[in-house]
Amino acid sequence: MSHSGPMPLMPTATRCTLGEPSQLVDHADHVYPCRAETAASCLSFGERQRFQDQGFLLLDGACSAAELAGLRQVLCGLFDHGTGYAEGNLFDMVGADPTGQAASQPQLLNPSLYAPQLLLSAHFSRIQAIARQLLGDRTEFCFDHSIVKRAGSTTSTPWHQDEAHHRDPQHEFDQLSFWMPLQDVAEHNGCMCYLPGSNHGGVLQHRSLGGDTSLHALECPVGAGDLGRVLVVPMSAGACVMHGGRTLHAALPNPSGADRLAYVLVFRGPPRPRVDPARFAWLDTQHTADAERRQHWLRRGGYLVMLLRRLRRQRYLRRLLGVMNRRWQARG
Ligand SMILES: O=C(O)CCC(=O)C(=O)O
Repeated sequence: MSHSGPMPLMPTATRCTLGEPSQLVDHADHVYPCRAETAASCLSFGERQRFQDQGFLLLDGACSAAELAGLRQVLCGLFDHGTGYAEGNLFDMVGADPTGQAASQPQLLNPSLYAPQLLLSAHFSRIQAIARQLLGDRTEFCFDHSIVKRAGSTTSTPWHQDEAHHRDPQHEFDQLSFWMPLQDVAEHNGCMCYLPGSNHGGVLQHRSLGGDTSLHALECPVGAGDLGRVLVVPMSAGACVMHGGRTLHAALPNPSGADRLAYVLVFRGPPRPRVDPARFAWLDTQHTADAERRQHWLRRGGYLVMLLRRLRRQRYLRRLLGVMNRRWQARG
């Protein structure tokens, strides 16, 4: 993505402020789902309206400084150890990266698989409450990911719609991504950009970045006329911007002297059958090294690891039900 001339800055009217973190999380028991009344008090009608109109919304004060420091420590540790590489969950988002050594933009899918405490945070509870408020009670946590834009990186994250990455031709979902930087971000260090209103159309034609099908990132051509409407979204650490699955977005390069780290939570509403089964041809032609690593990992015992992870999730569920039951009995 290249931009000519300055872009309009985010109008302050698009910001909203979350209140002080409430007692959503029972830290002793590491229980993360939120209470129903919390969901009801998340976003005002006007904020929801702005989100529907523009396809994104900035949430100030989404995460406390202390919690941010904890998240940073966990995520940096995972990246430093190359966690998830063999499994195909760690890769260079915008480069071929055959060895994983010199990734200019490492992306780690599902960091919470390796650090489940990420989903036990107050941040997770609050974001989940917002997702449920917008998409309904059957909304589920879908996955998380984290992206480092290395210091001095000259590459933008290309324009794309997240839904272009979906592989299910029969169903569609409403999806919400909550992108949170772990340091202040602005135009000089890789902040996000949005095309307001792009959420109202369908899934647009995408292709692999630069037409190179070995790359993970997808790009969607954005016309010069549209670029004039782009909003750049500078944010403080601890703020969070949410966008829908069809909202066109990109992120600027990071020519600054420090890495830029972001953590993203993704939620989905219940699946709906597609009226016309979709074909995302750009996914059929993709042949990435991380997908190959994943196949190799699955064949060499990965299926068993996945089964064990599923069982671990159920254990959390049982604990959660136990805690809810105890609370309910204490109230009665
Ligand atoms: O962090 C970035 O560079 C881009 C993030 C993004 O595109 C997303 O979270 O959907």
